[in-house]
Amino acid sequence: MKLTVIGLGQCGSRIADQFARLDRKAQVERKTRLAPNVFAVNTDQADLTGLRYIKKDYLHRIIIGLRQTLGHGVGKINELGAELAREDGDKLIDAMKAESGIYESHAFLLIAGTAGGTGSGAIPILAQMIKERYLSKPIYALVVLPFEHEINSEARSVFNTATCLKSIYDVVDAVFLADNQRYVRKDASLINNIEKINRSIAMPFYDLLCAGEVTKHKHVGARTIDAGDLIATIEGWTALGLGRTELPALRFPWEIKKKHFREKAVESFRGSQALDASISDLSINCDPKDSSKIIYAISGPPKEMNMDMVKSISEYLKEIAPNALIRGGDFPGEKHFIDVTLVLSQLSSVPKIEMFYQKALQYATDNKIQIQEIQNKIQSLTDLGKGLPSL
Ligand SMILES: Nc1nc2c(ncn2[C@@H]2O[C@H](COP(=O)(O)OP(=O)(O)OP(=O)(O)O)[C@@H](O)[C@H]2O)c(=O)[nH]1
Ligand SMILES: [Mg+2]
Repeated sequence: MKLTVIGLGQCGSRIADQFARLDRKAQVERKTRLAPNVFAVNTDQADLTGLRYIKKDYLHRIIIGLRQTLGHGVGKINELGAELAREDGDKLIDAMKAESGIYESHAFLLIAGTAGGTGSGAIPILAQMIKERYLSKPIYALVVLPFEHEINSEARSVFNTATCLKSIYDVVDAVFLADNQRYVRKDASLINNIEKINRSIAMPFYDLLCAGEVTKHKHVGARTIDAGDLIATIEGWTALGLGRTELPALRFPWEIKKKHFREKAVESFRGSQALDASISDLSINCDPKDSSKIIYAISGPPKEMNMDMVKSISEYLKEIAPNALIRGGDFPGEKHFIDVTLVLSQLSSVPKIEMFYQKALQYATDNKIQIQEIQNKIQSLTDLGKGLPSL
C-alpha cells in the first residue's frame, strides 16, 4: 500500500520524516516504495528546518500562518491552529496538485500530536479539505497522545487532545492512536530520545505497507495481504504493534533440514511468541476483545514460516478477539527474526480516550466558572471605583 503522508506541527512533521526514511529503506531493501510523497506543514519555521528526509523545497515543507505567527508557532492554542489551516490550507492542496503520483497512492495519512496547537488544530481541517478533493481515497490519521506529565501539569494539553480526537474521528476513515507514554513505559530512557520514539511509532507500518507492494519473487509471501485487505480492515479507532522473536542462529543453511523434532515443535510457538510481543507493544492500551477488525502480517525467512505457524497465530487471535473479522498474511522479511505486525481496528472502547473526554469536559466547566468568577471580581472592582472622579 502506498501512502501520501502529511505531517502537521512539530510532532507530526517529525514522524512524517520517519515515513520518508522508511520509504528510502523500502527502496533499498525491498525495491518498492511505501510513501512516495511526504509533506510537512507547520506554523514554525525552525521546526521545518530540522527535518532530515522530507524534500527541502517549499512545496514539501509548507509554512502556514506566517503573517500571524511570524514563523513561531501558535503556542498551544489549537483553535488558532485550526483557523490558520483554514486560511492557508490551499497551500497544501496546491503542493499536492503539483506532485505527480498522488493519484497512484492508495490512501492519505495525516499525522499530528494532539496536545499542541498547530498539528492538533490543523489536522481535522486539512483532512476535510483533502476529503472534498480526493473522493475515492481513504483518509487516515495517526495521532500522538501526550506524556503523563503533560496530562498532569497542563490542562490545555488535555483540552487540545480531546477536541482534536473528537474532530478528527468525525472526518477520517480511521484514527491510529499512539500514546507517547507507552513508549516510555517500555524504555524509560526514551523520554530524552524523542527520535527513537518516533521511529518506534512509524516502524510497525513498514512490513504492513510493503506486503502488498513488493513484486520481486523472493519477497512475495504465500498468502500476501495487499492494499485491498488493509482498506477493508482499517476503520475507526485503531491500535497497532510490532513483535519480534529471534531465531536460533544456523551456521549452514542445510542444518535447517536436520532439526531435532523437539526444536521443530517449538517452531510453531515462535509465531505466537511474536504475537504476544506485538500485543504488549501496542501503540495504545486496549483490549483485543473490543476490536471488530484485525489484520496481521508475519514476516521472517520463508523456510521458518510454515503453515502451522500461520494457523497457530490465527487460532490464538480468534481466542483473544472472538468478535473480530481476522485477515492475515505472511511475507518473507528479515533473516534472523519472526516479526508479527498486528492492527486492531474498529475498537469499541479505548480507556484513554474516555479519560481525555471526561477530563476535558471538567476543564471546560471549571474554566467557565473560573472566567465567570474573574469577570465578577473585575466588575466589583470597577463598581468600587465608581464614586471616584475620572481624570
Ligand atoms: N512522539 C513525539 N511526540 C512529540 C514530538 N514533538 C512533540 N511531541 C508531543 O506533541 C505534543 C505537542 O505538540 P507539537 O507537535 O509540539 O505542537 P505543534 O503542533 O507544533 O503546535 P504549536 O507548537 O503549539 O504551534 C506534546 O504532547 C509533545 O510531547 C515528537 O517529535 N515525537
Ligand atoms: Mg510547534
